Amino acid sequence: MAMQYQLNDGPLGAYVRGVDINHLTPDGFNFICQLLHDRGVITIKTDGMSEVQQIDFAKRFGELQKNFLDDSLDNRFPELLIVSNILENDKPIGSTDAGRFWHTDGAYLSTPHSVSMLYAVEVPFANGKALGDTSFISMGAAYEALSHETQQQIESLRGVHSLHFRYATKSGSVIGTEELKKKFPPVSHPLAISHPVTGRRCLYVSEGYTTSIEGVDDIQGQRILDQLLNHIKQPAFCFRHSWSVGDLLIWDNLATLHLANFDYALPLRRLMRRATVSGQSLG
Ligand SMILES: O=C(O)CCC(=O)C(=O)O
Ligand SMILES: [Fe+2]
Repeated sequence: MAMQYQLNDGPLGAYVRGVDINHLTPDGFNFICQLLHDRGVITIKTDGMSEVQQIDFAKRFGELQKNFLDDSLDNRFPELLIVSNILENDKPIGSTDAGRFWHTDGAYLSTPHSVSMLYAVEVPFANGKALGDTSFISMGAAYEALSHETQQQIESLRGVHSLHFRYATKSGSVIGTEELKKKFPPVSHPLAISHPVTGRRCLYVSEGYTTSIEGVDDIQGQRILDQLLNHIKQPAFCFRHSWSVGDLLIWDNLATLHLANFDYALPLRRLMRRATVSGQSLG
């Protein structure tokens, strides 16, 4: 079957069929990259994909970055993060709360991840409907819809992003230890970035990681953040992916935010594997 694709309504999302990711020509790969950068998030429908195939394909986008959640990495392939609610011997086999807040992967790093790739091994299903959707926001469309005045106001501002805030403050999780705080101190990125590949201006702010605005007092900074975080959630900028087993969802971390929907629980099982590509400084 030849490669076919279909765009979603709105600024985000495309579905691609008929791609043999193991034998994708350079032209075929460039096409996928371009579609990803045009649409922020794309889904390749596959008939199944091994860990090695996922890793090899992800490496075509750049160097892979291992996640800091050591206990949630695939035992045999530590390049892959397991995202799952499954327990083995009463212990989670992967990260159970990845995506709990709107976020972009690696925002807590000085060089955030450029691309993430999530593959569905098991999808929870009830009453004829898949559960555990993943939602996305187009941060380019959200930036373009800001008033000129707000664009000017945030032009030179930098958001502070913190892993400790995500885990200790937002989740009250034991992952937010002092050791982690030292290993990943807060970093700052411009509130509006120029996308390194497309040049498109995108908002770069998230509920999960952004704690404050550099050099702006807390109350005023929080006011600006709240205003932006409300603005980006408008349905016109959003897309929600309903999973099938074999879906390979690829997103551009610099042009989108994402959120996992926790509308399922055991005995309904969900099992995903994620590969993440290293990025660069956002300025
Ligand atoms: O499980 C999901 O739907 C997304 C989780 C997430 O944020 C991630 O894998 O980066
Ligand atoms: Fe994520």
